[in-house]
Amino acid sequence: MVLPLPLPLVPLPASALLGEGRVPVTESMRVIGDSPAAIQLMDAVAQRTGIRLTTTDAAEPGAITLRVESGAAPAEGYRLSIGESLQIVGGDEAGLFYGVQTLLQLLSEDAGAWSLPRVEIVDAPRFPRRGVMLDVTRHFFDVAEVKRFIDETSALKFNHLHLHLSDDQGWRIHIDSWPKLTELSSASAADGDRGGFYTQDDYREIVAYAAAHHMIVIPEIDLPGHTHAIGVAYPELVEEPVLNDGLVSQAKELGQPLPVKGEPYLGWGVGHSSVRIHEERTYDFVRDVVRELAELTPGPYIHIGGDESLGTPQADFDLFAERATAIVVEAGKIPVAWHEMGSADGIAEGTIGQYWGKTTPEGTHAEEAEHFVARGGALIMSAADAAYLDMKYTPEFPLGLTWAAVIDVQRAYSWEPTDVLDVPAEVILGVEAPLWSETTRTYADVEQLVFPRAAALAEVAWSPEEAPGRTWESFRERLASLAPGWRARGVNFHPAPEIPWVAE
Ligand code: TNX
Repeated sequence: MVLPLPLPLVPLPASALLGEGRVPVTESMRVIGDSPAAIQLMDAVAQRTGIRLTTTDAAEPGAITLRVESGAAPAEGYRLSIGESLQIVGGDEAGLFYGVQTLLQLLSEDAGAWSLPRVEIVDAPRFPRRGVMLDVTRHFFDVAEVKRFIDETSALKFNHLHLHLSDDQGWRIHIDSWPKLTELSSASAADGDRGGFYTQDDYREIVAYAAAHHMIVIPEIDLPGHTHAIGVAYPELVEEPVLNDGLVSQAKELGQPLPVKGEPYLGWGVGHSSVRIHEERTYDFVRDVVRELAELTPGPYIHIGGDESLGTPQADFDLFAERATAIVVEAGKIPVAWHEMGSADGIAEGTIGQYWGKTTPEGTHAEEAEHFVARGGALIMSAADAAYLDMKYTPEFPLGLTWAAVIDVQRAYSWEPTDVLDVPAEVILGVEAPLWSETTRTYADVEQLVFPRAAALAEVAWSPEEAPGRTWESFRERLASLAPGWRARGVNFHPAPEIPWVAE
């Protein structure tokens, strides 16, 4: 395979200078140092090429040096040099890890011989927040599947993993102080499929694996709506379902059941459930769940939900938003909430809002999002008509929904997160791409929807707007070159016809 030009890199680095010729990669190449990044590099090279590199302590010509040098690059940045000698210098451990991911994308094979192009790269991310979300409630994905998701998204330099751990269809994490949640509310999933949950050890294992891939886990307990499953275990905490017209007609159209309090809910409807806002017991529950999650979560954030609480009266919703975000702050964490919670005047200061309206905001969405900023918080951009990984690629695509948009790869690529809301650019922390799992019954289905669009969103989040090659034409060429790696690792990506995919 001849190396396609431009360089086969996604996301695009801030700057790259291509030299002449290539450096062969063979068993005799040594890796200097035994940092976690060096071990990850050697394992990944072995997996990809069958070549087992070995380490050495002494500097020798042609060896790969990996090291962290504070000041060598901004946070998460790195310098990569491939020439007479090979060097990856991270400004920090994360930067070193990203330098390794870049080197792995550069590796290619021609007639059985593996090599790297001679190149000098200086790189650092545009946004500090580059997130993906996995909805493990509508359908459940086990620890091994979540690890695969981490492998493939961290390789694209995503650094936050938001886990949507509770919704109407099931509760997915064990809480010691409310044991009936996993005893009674976890076996169900959408469409009557098999549910499941993470033990606290499972969750710790995910957090540790994510950390080794420089990803921070953000756990979400969705409140006060999306709480039907809580009522299967603890009926005293929730209201009767509110059957609005939209829900009833959608259920009829899809042939799905309506929610019945105390019974598992298997449909896809939203907005029918609410916890009891004026019961103190509700806040005991929230406090206990948040405390246990805070203890399990080294990252600074807890997501408290807040979306689509259509059955909760506005004043009650606002009261709940204020109390729930205050509980997260008391537990020592920074609250994150879907943008609707910005309707509450007294939402906890510093709460981060997650905007999921459209790239052209509708209704009160912009105003709600902007209120987080007025309260000293910041924003994550998940514009549903660009960043939602659960929208269909084309109207005929078998998986996914269409309510926000049909999102082909070009559409996922071609939006500017700082252009959506009327706020100072510095309050935009970055981007998160959510995968809701109503239509993904298996992890293979998840991969179809996530890849390749996650790569487009990775570039939106990582690559400077002004970097040469930050264009759709260049991106589609570079994206095409990820295919051999995805195929080798068994990633079930969608071969979207917009992309000139590189053959085997
Ligand atoms: C809206 S976006 C939801 C989810 C659904 C999703 C499906 C948001 C914060 N809530 O409950 O799964 O649409 O696209």
